[in-house]
Amino acid sequence: MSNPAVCEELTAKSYEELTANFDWSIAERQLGYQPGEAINIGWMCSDRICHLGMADKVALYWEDFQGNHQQFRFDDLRVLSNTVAQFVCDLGIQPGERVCLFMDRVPELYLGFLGILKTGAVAQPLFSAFGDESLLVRLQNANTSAIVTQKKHLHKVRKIREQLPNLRHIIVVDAGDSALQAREVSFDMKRTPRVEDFAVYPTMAESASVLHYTSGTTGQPKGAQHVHYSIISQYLTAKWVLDLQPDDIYWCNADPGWVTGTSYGIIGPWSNGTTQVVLDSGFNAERWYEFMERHRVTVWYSAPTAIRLLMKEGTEVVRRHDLSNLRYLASVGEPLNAEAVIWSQEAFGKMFHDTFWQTETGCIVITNFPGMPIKPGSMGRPFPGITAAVLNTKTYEPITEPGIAGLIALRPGWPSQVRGYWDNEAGFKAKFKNGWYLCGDRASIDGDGYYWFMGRDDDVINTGGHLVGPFEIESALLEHPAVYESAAVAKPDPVNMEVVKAFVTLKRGYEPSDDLELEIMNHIRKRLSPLAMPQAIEFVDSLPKTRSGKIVRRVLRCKEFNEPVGDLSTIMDD
Ligand code: 6R9
Repeated sequence: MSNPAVCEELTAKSYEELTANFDWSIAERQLGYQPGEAINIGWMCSDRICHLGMADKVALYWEDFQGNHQQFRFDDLRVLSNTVAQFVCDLGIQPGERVCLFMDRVPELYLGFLGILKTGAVAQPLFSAFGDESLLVRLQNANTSAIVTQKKHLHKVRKIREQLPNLRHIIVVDAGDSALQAREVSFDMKRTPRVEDFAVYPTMAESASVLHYTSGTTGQPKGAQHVHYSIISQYLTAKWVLDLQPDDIYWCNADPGWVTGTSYGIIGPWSNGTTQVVLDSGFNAERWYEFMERHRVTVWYSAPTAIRLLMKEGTEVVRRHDLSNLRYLASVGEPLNAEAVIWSQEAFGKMFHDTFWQTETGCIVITNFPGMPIKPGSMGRPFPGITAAVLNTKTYEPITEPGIAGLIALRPGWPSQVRGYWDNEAGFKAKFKNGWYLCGDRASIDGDGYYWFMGRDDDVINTGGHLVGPFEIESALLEHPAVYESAAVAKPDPVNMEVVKAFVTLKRGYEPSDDLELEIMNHIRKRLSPLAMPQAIEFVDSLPKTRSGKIVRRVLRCKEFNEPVGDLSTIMDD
């Protein structure tokens, strides 16, 4: 099994050296961008790669659940995104207008994304699993002009279109002979004449590019507005953190409906000229391993929720496949429990590298690098060019003492930082304090500068005046062989104000019982401080999760407190 390849810039320098001398102009130079010039993500990810002599290199191997497959070279990306761009322009869509992508992970989603950006319009990707109400809220908020969708999702758009007078065009990518209605238009990528040359709109660094609605673990969904300059961060973090090398076959599990699927499922890999694979299907361990084996996947970017599912299936199924090409693993989206890192070492002979970031940061900000020693359970250290700290919750001053938890904060100004929330200035302003951007999460920093995640701000439990993060409790629970997933939340308590309650789902072969509850209690009693000890364990069939796979503790906590839960639109209802 091979090790991380580690690009030159990283091997040559220590972390300290790299950080001290870092400047984002490294990425500008590598991308051939001069400040003040036009910069367009759609062009950068396709035309530019062709100009570098990689026109015939495979950009995308695509496959779906039924075994349909397609292959696209970088030149196909260039020409087909031109074709989409021309079609969108011919409809009269102007630069700056929002065009929503509402599709499963079909090739049109990826090519449509680049094509929309080439016109100067703003790409607004939304999860195709959203129901009509969730869709309506986001299309209304963004005042969206057009939506690109599939026949199978058309009924949801039809249901709400009367409430969306400004939605001028509903573009259907697989209409075939079906009868279309008012405002609907068919775009068949295979039949539309290919557009060799398209005059890419000269967007500038600060021109709006992507509008991403946050995955909604708290409050109302917010539209995070990104700009074309974000590619500077996405390109370099993909190269350095995901260790992308010229011969890699890269797989990112994420759906472009959330930010990982665009920053590292489109922009990061393709701006690096990396070949990637996409599997348009849900989770299935056997299928996933078979897919990785067949495509000889080398770099894999996944998420704790998927890793936990794989852990549940065991290592037996891993052994049935030849995954010897796999050389680098990374994870994002939720805290990566030490248990999962240790399991991955056992299962794949490699540890997952945890990476921390958000829709608002646009790129990985705190992370484990190739070549950097991993401390299982830690998120690693700030990416060079990112000034991070944990702040005191009252003074908003950085905490300098190691091991004390505070608010994760970043100094504004990196290229892919969100530029605002769409139509919500107050919400955006509230994210800044004392010159820092607040992530809404808590962590502590150890003596080596490694960050240890504690929990989201709203998930922290205040018991007897002490703050306890759900992460350490859940990590301890996960070490018990019966526990598949868990969520630790606050429960009201007359004496301690709050106490910890844990919701637990069990692995196959285990049944809820009083004995098991006692056994799990005993297990965590040994592992945790008395404060962090859950006072109650409730066995449940499933935990509430966002569509991007995050456990939404808020829902469980609100039930305990008998409070309204607020916006639930991104929560999976199955
Ligand atoms: C990329 C993405 C952001 C929130 C973030 C935090 C949680 C993400 C994490 C992590 C612990 C990690 N999060 N990565 N928590 N360790 N490595 O997920 O964006 O959907 O906006 O979510 O996800 O709570 O604030 P987004």
